[in-house]
Amino acid sequence: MTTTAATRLTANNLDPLWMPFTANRQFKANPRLLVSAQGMHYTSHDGRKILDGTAGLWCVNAGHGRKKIVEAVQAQVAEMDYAPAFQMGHPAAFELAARLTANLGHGLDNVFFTNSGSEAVDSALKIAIAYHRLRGEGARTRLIGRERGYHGVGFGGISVGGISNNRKFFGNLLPGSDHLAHTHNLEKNAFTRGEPEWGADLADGLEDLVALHDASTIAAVIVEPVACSTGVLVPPKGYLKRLREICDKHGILLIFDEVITGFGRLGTPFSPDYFDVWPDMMTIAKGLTNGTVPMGGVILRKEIFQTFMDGPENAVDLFHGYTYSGHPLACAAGLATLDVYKEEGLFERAAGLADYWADGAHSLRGLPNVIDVRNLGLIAGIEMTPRAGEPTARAFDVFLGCYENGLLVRTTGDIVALSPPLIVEKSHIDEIFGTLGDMIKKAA
Ligand code: PXG
Repeated sequence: MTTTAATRLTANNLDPLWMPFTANRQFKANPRLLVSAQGMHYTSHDGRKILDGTAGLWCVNAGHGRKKIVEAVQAQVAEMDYAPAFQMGHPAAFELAARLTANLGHGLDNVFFTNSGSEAVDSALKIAIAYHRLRGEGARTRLIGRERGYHGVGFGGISVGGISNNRKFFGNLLPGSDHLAHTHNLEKNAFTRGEPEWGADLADGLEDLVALHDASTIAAVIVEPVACSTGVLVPPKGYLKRLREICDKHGILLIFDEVITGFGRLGTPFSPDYFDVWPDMMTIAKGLTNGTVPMGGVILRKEIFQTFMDGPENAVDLFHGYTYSGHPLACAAGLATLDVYKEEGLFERAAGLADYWADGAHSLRGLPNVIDVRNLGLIAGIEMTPRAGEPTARAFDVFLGCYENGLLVRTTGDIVALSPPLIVEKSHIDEIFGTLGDMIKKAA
C-alpha cells in the first residue's frame, strides 16, 4: 500500500462526509473504500483486487492509471496550475477544442467547456434558449426531455430529466419543461440484442407536444441516445431519425446527451457515428478526460455559435461560464486521453468486442428472475423482477455479492448496468458475466 493510501486509512472518521447518491448510514455501517486502481482493476481497502465492470461511473474508458495521462497532468500542474477562464486563454484549451471538432463534420465545429456533465447539460439548454432569442424567436423557451432520462442534477437537467426521485424533492423546477414517453417496453422488446424493432413511433410523441404547446414555444429536445442511468434503454430502430425529422420540421434544436455514449462506448467516437443521426448540440463529460480530472463540454453547430457573434465585437457574446471552464489540468488530461484512445484504437477495439460482450450478457437469459437483457456497444443492462414489497433489494444483494467476489457493477432499481473500460479482455468479459450470473442465482 502506498503511504498516501495508508495515511488516509488512519483518518477513519466517516461521519463528516455526506456522500452523493448514497445510502449514507447503510454505507458507513459497512464501508466499501477503493484505495488504488490500475488497468482493469481497483484495489479495495481490505487489499482485494476488484474487476471494474463499470469504468468507474461510466467514465474510465481507457482503463485506470494510464501513464500518458498521469504524466500530462503532472507536467501541466507544474508548468501552469490555473489560468483565468474569462477574457483570458491558455493554449491547451484551444488545442483540445480543435482536436475534439477536427474530424466530426456535420457542422459541429465549436466547443464550450464545463466541469461536469450536469453543467454541460445546463449550458446546452441555456445556449438553446439564448440562440432562439437572438434570432428573434424569444418565445421558444420550452425544453423537452424524456421520461427515464438522466441529464445530471442541475435545475435544468432535472427539469428535462425523467427520474421522479431526482425531481420530487426540489420544487417546481423549470417552468415549461415537458417530456416524451420513454421507450422501454418489456412486452415488445425483452431480450433484444442491440436496437429493438418496436417503438420508433414513440418519437411521434414530439408531434403531440408540438400540437399541445406550439412549435413557436419550444427551444430544444434533449435525449440520451441510449438512456444508461435508468437501466440501459436502447433506442428502437429508426426512433432517433424520426426525432431528428420532427425537430427539423418545427425548427426545434436537437441535443444528444453524449456524456456516457461519447468516447467509444458504442464502438464509435460518438453515438451519432453509430446511429447516423446528427444533433445540433452534444453534451460531453466523463470519458473526455478518462475520469481523471473533472471536465464536460458542449459541442455545437457552427451556425448556433455564429448567431452569438453578430453583436458588437467588444461585447461579451454569452453571459455564461465557469471559473474552471477549460481548466489547464482538465485540458492536459483531455488531450492525453484523446491520444491514448487514438494510439490504441480503443473505439475500434470496443466495436470488435461488442458481439462477444453481447453473447456474454445474453448468456444470463434463463437465470432466476432475469426478465430482460439489453446491450449495445460495450454496455449491458440486466433487469430482474423485484422481490415482493422490497424493490431494489435483489439488485443491491447482487451488487454486494459481486463486490465481495471481486467485481464492481452498478445497479438502478432492480437492473444491473455494466460498462467496462474499453481495454477489457475476453477473459474479463467471461469473469464479469460468470460472477454476475453466480450472484444472480444466489439472490434468487
Ligand atoms: N448526462 C448523462 C447522460 C449522464 O449519464 C450526466 C449527464 C451528469 O454528469 P455529471 O458529470 O454531472 O455527473 C450524466 C451522469 C449511473 C451514474 O450509475 C450515471 C451518471 C453519474 C453517476 C452515476 O448510472 N451519469
